[in-house]
Amino acid sequence: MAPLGAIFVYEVCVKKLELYFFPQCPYCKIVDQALKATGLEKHVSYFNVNENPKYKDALIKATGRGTVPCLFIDGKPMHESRDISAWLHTYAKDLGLSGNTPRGN
Ligand SMILES: N[C@@H](CCC(=O)N[C@@H](CS)C(=O)NCC(=O)O)C(=O)O
Repeated sequence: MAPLGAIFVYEVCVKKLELYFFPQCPYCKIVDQALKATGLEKHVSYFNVNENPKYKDALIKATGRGTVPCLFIDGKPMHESRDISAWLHTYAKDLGLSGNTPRGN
């Protein structure tokens, strides 16, 4: 059974994460690997820009560019797969979800 502190962190402190992506994008795969490695993948809402053009329009409207991957963290966009991957690993570590370190960092 998890200690109460761990339950608090898990239930209360998980930020709102929204990923704009498309599955064939090699940069999105880097982010996908980080999500799987950290266990954060189930805490993310996914927006496939190739599946629904409205998602791409929304991304361009919010950020001024249509490049994916883009991770919105509590509504604030982060581009660049390596930056997103590093952020996910750090965030997961802070939450106690993962002690993994991304390769190359
Ligand atoms: N340096 C970026 C490259 C991202 C990138 O080039 N993504 C491509 C898809 S693989 C894209 O969104 N192209 C569409 C566009 O530039 O509008 C990263 O590492 O995230």
